[in-house]
Amino acid sequence: MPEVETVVVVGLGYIGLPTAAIFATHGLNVVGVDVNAVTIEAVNRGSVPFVEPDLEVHVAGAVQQGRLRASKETPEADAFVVAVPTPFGDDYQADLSYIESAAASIAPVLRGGELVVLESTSPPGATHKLGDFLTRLRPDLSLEPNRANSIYLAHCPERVLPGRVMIELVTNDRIIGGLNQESAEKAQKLYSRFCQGEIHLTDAVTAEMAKLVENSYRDVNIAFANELSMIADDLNIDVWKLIELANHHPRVNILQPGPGVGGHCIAVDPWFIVAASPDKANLIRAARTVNDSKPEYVTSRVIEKAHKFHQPNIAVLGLAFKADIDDLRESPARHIVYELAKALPAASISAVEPHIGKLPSELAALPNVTLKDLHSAVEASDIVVLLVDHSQNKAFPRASLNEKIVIDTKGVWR
Ligand code: SAJ
Repeated sequence: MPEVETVVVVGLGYIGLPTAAIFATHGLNVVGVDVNAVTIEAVNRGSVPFVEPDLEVHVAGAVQQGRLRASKETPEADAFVVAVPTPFGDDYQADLSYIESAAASIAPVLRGGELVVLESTSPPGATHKLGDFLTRLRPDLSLEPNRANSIYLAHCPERVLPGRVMIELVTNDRIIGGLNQESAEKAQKLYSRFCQGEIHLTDAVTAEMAKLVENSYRDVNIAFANELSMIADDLNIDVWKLIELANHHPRVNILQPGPGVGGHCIAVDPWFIVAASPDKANLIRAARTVNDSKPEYVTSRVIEKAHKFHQPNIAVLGLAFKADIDDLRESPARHIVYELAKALPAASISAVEPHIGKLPSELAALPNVTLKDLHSAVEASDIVVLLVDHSQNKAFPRASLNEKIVIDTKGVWR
């Protein structure tokens, strides 16, 4: 296959759009494909429909240079990168329907010789399934390498941290798993256009598992911290001090407790391992259960305090799933506010989230929840619940909370 010059990125979300932009600013001609007309219109204007530091500069520059455009239609290209969601259903089995739709949009424009990369975090076997989807739609193509009608398939899981995406895209190591060695090498060549980290080649299933294992490792470690936080409450000791002290041991590195684990990665990916091996994945399942129980635990603690008041005013600081971003997906804070409002109909709940302009619909529908700025929410409150360690919350002077009941789930005001 000659050098890749044109790339189609299917899915212009939190991963697809940064990836499209970085390919474009490294000299490739990129078309981003999405089903969402608002996203397409925003990208073609050079703007970004969500908050991610430095992304807009890259998108605007690439669009201005004529290297990046967005479209509903999938054009021909030398390489296709699939970055669509892989949610799970009620039974925690991964839903591959978005990958199947991506395959349906790519299949008609394949000519033979193209590289197709799956970036979406996927359960083991998904890259092979993508190959099956494509060859079922195009039986004239082959997944065997080095033929006139070959297509090359690889998994290259994204590993970037929201909030640091544009830096980590370039600096992180990458893992690439090919359906065969030729596919892995072609993907390596493509990603080395911008990736300054090492690129490690393996088979597709190992690459799929590596990504899931990274996030499960973090989930298990956070579950340990969250379990400790509840034990520390029983013992009436400071969990952050406890962890800080234990972490002085050279081989101990416990993460931080919080209101639960959110986002579309760590709260989701471990289930793909559990679903793949339900009899063996006991620790991984237990960690998910501990982390998923933490929002209920925080909610019940707030309710306990609120019962001291007839009509409590509660300021809840943060709705995002973590600090300094606007992403509310799988956010424990959002869940806690919802449960509090339902359990305490006489309470006024002021949600403070500086990164959004309006409440998500399920909260907006509740009569006792309003979106407020930090100072007015805290001033009117009896109880202050810190759920997200946004910079503005960390900077808020603890001394001005002395008259209030404070529940600080992130330990920022200790
Ligand atoms: N959290 C804690 N305590 C901690 C660290 C995190 O409670 O000590 C919580 C956060 O508040 C948040 C959740 O965990 O609710 C997840 O946040 P995160 O910063 O750990 O991770 P994500 O979901 O933003 O990004 C993760 C990263 N994976 C790892 O660090 C192993 C990122 O590199 C991946 O690319 C990303 O998942 C992904 O897309 O899979």
